[in-house]
Order: sequence, then C-alpha cells, then structure tokens
Amino acid sequence: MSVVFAVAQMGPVHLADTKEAVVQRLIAMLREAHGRGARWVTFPELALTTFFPRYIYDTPEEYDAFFEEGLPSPAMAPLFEAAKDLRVGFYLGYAEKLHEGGQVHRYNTAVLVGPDGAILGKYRKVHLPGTKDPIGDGEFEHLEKRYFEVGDLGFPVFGTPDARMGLCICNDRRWPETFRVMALRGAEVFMLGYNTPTRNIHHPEPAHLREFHNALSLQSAAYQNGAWVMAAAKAGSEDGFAMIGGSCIIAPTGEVVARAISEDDEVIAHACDLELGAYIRRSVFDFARHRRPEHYGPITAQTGVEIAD
Ligand code: CDV
Repeated sequence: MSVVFAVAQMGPVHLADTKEAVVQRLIAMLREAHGRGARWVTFPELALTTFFPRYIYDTPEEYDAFFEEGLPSPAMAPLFEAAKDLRVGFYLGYAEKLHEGGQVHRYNTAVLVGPDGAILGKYRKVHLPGTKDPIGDGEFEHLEKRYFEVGDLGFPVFGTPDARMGLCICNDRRWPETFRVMALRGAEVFMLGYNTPTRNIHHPEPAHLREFHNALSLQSAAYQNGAWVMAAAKAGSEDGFAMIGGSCIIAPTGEVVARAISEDDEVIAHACDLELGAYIRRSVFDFARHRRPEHYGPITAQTGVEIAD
C-alpha cells in the first residue's frame, strides 16, 4: 500500500516573528502538501517560534511566551482547523507547558493529529542536548536542559489506518535506542523535527559534518529498522544563528528518496510503499528470528561505559 507523506521544512523564524504569522506559513505548506496528495505532513521541532534555547532567560516571565498551553493552543488552532478541513494528518513540534499535580511542567513536545482532526497522541523529547547553565564561551548557548524536563512518555507508536507511526525529536535521532524501541512497537514510519545549529558549540568541527551526521543517523535508522523516515528541519539563519536544512524522506532501504534543496519553507513529498519496510522486517531485520536480547543487557542496565577488568 502506498501512502503519500510530506515533510514541511521551515526557513528561519526570528524572535520578532509572531506565532500567527508562523502558523500561516505552516498552513500554506499544509495546503501545498495536500495539493500533492499528502495524507500526512511532518513539521519541525519547536515549529511555532525561534529556537529559543540558544538564548539565556532566567524567569518564566521571560520564556513562557515561547510555550503553548492546551491542545490545540490558541496559536495552533488555525492549523488544526485547516488540517481537518483538508483531511491531512500532521506531526507538529512545540514547547509544551502544563499544570499537573500542583506543579508546572515544561517539555519539548510533538503532537500527532489524525486526518480527521483527532489528537492521536504526544511525544516528549527524551534526549535533551546541551546544558542547564550557560557555557558562556560561545556566540550562543544550547539550554534545553534549562527549559525542559526529560520526556515522561517513552517512545510511543500510534496506530493509524495508513501506518503505525513513531515520533521522536531532533537529538533523539542520534541515539539508535530511540528507533529500535519504536520499531519493537511496530513502527512503520518515524516522524521527527529538528533544529540543528550549523556550528557545534561543544567542539569545533567542519560544518559539512553536521549535515553528514544528520543523514547518517536517519539513513541507518531507516535501514536497521525497516521503516520510512520523515525528517523536517527548521533551517537557515534565525537572527544570525545558522541552522542546517537537509529535510528528507528516507526509504526503509536507507535511501534518500526526497530532500529539500533550500534553507527556506519547502515541501517535499513521496508516495511511500509500506510493503518495502515490511519486506525488510521479514528478512534481514526480522527481529523475532535474529535479535539476541540476552546479550543486550548493558543497553538498559548502564548509562555510561563500565569496564569490568
Ligand atoms: N535541537 C537539538 O536537539 N539539536 C541538537 C544539537 C544541539 C546537536 C541536534 O542533535 O541536532
């Protein structure tokens, strides 16, 4: 069965841009994707605002404007309505704030909404990169550990009439555990958004490696799990801070079948044959026949390296 999936890459969102204007850009891309036959669209991580963890804020009064409360939040509502009208499902990354158990929680979240407008579920980012406190020696920070809690929903997979879909966010794609857990839950399609600065603040490396590691992580995830990958970047220079593009759709063979060529708003789409993944999961990556979990203990028992001898 073939299903058309689209990935909607975003160009920069500047600090001065309003959420209303950003949502209109998302709706324009949703319409384009629908015009190209898409049933599902993947939008980027933290799609409604600039990538604010690069900045230092000290109080919720300073950073709460980047967060959304309720689903849909007032800012997102026009996108939800347009998608329901067009009968297109979507993945959307956003900063989530909620009150639970008398406490306020903030997560880096993605929601999956079905073509009928039903909220199928959420994912909250597990692998938060960067630091809690500013490093202070670069031209920007990466303070996700300051603004977000570690996600508490694991790596969920949602069944839909079109495919079983697993969600993750940005840095999660560098960790193979992310995809294997979703694959063991029967994911046939992985959806993810990302904001990846062109410069690595932790150690200097050539800029081309950022694109290479993005593609390497995604292509291996697709192949090793026999799943399609939908990866949506927020790209280009946000108020002078450059981020990679390279949004792509990857087949379960690990081959890139569509790739954005710009660092702007750009829709790519592909008719994805789900049988291609099923074939790989019946052969070389038939987990039930070939996996050896009795030898995988350290993966869940340890965080860092432990040397016994
Ligand atoms: N938003 C991210 O998670 N960005 C990370 C950067 C900081 C390395 C990424 O993995 O692309």
